[in-house]
Amino acid sequence: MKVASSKYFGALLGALFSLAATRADAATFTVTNTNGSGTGSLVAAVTNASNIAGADTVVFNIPTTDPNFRGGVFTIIPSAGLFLGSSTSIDGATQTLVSGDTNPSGPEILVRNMGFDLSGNDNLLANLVITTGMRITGNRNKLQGCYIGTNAAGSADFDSGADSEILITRGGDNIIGGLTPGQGNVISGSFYGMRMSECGANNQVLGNKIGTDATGTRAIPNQYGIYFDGGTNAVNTTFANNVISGNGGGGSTGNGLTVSAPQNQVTRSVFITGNKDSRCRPCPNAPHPHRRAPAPACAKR
Ligand SMILES: [Ca+2]
Repeated sequence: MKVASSKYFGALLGALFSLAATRADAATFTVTNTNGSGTGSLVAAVTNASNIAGADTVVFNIPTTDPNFRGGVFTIIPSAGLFLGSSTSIDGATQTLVSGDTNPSGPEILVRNMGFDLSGNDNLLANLVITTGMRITGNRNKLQGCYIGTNAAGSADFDSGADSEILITRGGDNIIGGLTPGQGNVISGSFYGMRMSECGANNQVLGNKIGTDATGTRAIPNQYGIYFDGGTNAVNTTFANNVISGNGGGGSTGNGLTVSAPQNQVTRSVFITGNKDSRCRPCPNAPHPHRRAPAPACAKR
């Protein structure tokens, strides 16, 4: 009996230590202000989450007395780039849970002037307005429910003066959007809404609005909605259930979707409408308010 008790308590202690270790690995970091850096800032939370192993969560709990809470939106201007390691989840809806749906047209958290750099794997960015875009070089990252390049209402180009594209290069198995309502992103008002260049296999672009406002009914043009020059490793990319419309801004030509790589599929109700000059495979770029880019080769049909 004594031996059995000892064994029982040993097992119990082991389980408790195991639970403690799990909790230590899965840390939560809370953003409590809109400061560019320092304690309670988004930069600090992202840096801390990236510096420790395990699946970490960044949550928002900013009081509405914060000086950068205006018009129902908390605006964060990070003082440094937002570099994510691996397995970090950042969901702006955590702020909505604590302070309410103060921006009924979109996310409550707006991050401007600095983009995200996802060089690690298995990160989630959700329910944020991100005016400056991101680079994804890792694998299995998800971007869901975000407005990329627009204002917080998803009704106009944010016009930050910087390009707001989503660039996927090298990474594979990333998911931009999703098929469940609320998972799709609005990706508008940029030169490239998305550029997928020399990326890995099995990336998915699902259920997004690319080149329109959040309602999908009015244009907020990207010059190129999606420019996919995937490279030899970019097999089995899926573009599904997106609205790709209104692209080709700047008073000139452009494309909704350009695909120049083999073995990829455009499937399942992809709406590609209303983009300028659809008779043209990649056409010369014209001056665009965000960026001047070298013109790709023009091959009119
Ligand atoms: Ca909202």
